[in-house]
Amino acid sequence: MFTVLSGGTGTPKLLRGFKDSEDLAVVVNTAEDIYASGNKITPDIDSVIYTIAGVIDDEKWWGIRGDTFNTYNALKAMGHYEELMIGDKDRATHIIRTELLRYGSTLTEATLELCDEFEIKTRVLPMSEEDVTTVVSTPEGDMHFQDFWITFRGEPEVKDVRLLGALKPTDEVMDVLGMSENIIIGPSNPITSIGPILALEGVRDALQVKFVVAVSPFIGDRPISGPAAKLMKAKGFEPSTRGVAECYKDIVDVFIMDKRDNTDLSRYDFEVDKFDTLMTNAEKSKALADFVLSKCV
Ligand code: GDP
Ligand code: FO1
Repeated sequence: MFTVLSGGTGTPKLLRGFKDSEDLAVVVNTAEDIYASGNKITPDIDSVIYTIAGVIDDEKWWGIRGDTFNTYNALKAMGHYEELMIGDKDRATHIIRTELLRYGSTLTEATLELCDEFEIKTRVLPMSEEDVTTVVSTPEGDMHFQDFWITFRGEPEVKDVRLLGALKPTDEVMDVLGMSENIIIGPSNPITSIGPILALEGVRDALQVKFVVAVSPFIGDRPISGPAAKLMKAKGFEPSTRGVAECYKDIVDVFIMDKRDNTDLSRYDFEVDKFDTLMTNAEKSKALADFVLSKCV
């Protein structure tokens, strides 16, 4: 079996190219989770499940394709404004998850139940049962990642990024990491998506003895999308492919960067390979996923 570490956009694009299988586990960041109108939203988990189930909105890379927003609009008309624009079908997922949690399920059990509902075989696992939150420090004050990204549109200067909460992985996460010979770090944000997973007690150590293949979410000094550059800079990393390599240099065995990327990584002792990493359609996701698998032992 093999395990993929994932956030909510770059790695789901890669997962679109893998076969849904019991032999695949995906450990997902939960540090961007948030409550909205009483329901627990786990955006990265939902994007992973929707992608593997083939229902993701692959223009926005969140929510369900073709969803309606009747409840969101009805709430707004009644003066109840939700920060995240939640689709009606997407909200059904949040309601089921929240009910399962209310009746005593763990987040892992609730997530696996949702995998069944969406008829996927892949084991999608939250990184932790603890509430872990990414807090972004800005001149406007400290804020939840979603406030920074949605309400403030990622515009404020970022002074620091930190994690609040107990950094404890689940037993299921440690089990799949232990059982997998290969671990794939998808092209997700190294600070706010992969960073929280690697920060969990024992995870980085567990990866030292594994064969780790990572894909860069940057081409040279530009991320394909999102706030990765700003956040890396705030954490003292060069906002570039080289900075991503620095984040993973102690654990990675094969580092894949884009074929157009001229970054010189020859001073590192891991293998560096080039491929077309821009996954603008399902065929390109499949080609990159096949390439990643060809590098696994
Ligand atoms: P988030 O949870 O929505 O922040 O998503 P992730 O952390 O999973 O993904 C965000 C990262 O994905 C960004 O840093 C992007 O540069 C990267 N990304 C998005 N699309 C692609 C793509 O097609 N190829 C690669 N290599 N990276 C991508
Ligand atoms: N991102 C937005 O920029 N605007 C939204 O209204 C929005 C709604 C939303 C609803 C459900 C969901 O699972 C994700 C949603 N996202 C939205 C994405 C989300 O804010 C972040 O991009 C992810 O948390 C990053 O991983």
